[in-house]
Amino acid sequence: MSARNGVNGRRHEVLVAHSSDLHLGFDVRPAGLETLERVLLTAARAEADLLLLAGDVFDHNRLPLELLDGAARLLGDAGLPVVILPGNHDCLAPNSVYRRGGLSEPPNVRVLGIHAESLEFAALDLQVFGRPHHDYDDMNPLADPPTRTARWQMAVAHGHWVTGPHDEHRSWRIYEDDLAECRADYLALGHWDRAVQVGAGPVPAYYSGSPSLAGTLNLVRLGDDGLAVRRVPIASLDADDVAEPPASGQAAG
Ligand SMILES: [Mn+2]
Repeated sequence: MSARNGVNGRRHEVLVAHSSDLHLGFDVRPAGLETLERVLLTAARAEADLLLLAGDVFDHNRLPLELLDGAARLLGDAGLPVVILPGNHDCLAPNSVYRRGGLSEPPNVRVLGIHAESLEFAALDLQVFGRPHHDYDDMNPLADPPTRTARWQMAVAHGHWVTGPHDEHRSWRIYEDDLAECRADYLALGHWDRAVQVGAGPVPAYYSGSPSLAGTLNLVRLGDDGLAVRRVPIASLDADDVAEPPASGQAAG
């Protein structure tokens, strides 16, 4: 970690793990939190400074308290700051998963719209902002971006990237013009299941995809030399997975 700080205390880089669309509770198996555990493990192993979850972390707002409290415990024990954007499935309606149970309580967990819509992490010189889904109605997920207050600025939005007139019937549309106005160093998108970069403008915009379908999360490095984004496979919970796999092939002789 010390390599990320210069002699004058100025940070050289910040490393953010970006995932979305876990849809916890979509299946009703007892182990309904496995995807969250795997995402948290992946971020920790990558030594990410912060984890950003870009909406639809939970499949719906009627989930039992037991599952929400289990998720709150996992998030609270994550060992790094976690920023959550409520999406269309887990919006901030009065019965929201983020208003029941203890999801918003761990000190390392920040829910956009519960705590604030723009958060500053001074130790990282990083600002994260995003407009949560407050209900099930349509809205512009990138409206009114805030002024930059830190060296690095990440926007997070949950919606549909418009690729042409055939998308006009969809809700929560995000247009190239919205992207140009937000001026962030990276836009973390959620709502699509697949991991893909979108847009052609000056702001790099990426969907992380759903971890269970894409099989990866995005690891975003912002540093003195600019931005680097790579996809990292979601860790397995198998104990065996912790060790390096034995070398195969290439046997000596
Ligand atoms: Mn969605």
